[in-house]
Amino acid sequence: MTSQRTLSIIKPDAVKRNITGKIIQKFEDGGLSIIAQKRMLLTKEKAEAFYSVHKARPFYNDLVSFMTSGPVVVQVLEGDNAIQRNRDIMGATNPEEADSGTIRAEYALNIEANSVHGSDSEDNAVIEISFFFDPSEINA
Ligand code: IDP
Ligand code: MG
Repeated sequence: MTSQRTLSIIKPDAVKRNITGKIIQKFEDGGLSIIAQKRMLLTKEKAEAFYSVHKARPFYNDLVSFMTSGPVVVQVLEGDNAIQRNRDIMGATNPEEADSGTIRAEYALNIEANSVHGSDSEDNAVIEISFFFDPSEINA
């Protein structure tokens, strides 16, 4: 097993409902440690840049509006196989397809307001962590 780091975002729907603690409990119970964390309101420019890979998708503008609709909590999670492990803890993008016990099955409102983001590959984890955190902010 290799220790990895991944970028996590607790999305506005979850922050608004005051369930960041419940979501963090899922990460910790699943073997992931929070090694950096901050709460922020994303600007439109920052949300557009973060999701630029989805620019051509029909849901892109709605997604940017949603991600800027309230504060988010961005985190660096660390642990064995953290990237896939976090995706497993999150569950499928669409909560109707998410396995029971996953964050999205329990807390997501719909396919857009699905409570959490997690990096999907080693390359994207590195890019996404540096998008939000200076190395000096990460204390392993
Ligand atoms: P992921 O978050 O599970 O990696 P992606 O396909 O990368 O899923 O999509 C990024 C985000 O865009 C999703 O988490 C969700 O908030 C939103 N999204 C994805 N597909 C749809 C859709 O069909 N309608 C509305 N929003 C969507
Ligand atoms: Mg994705």
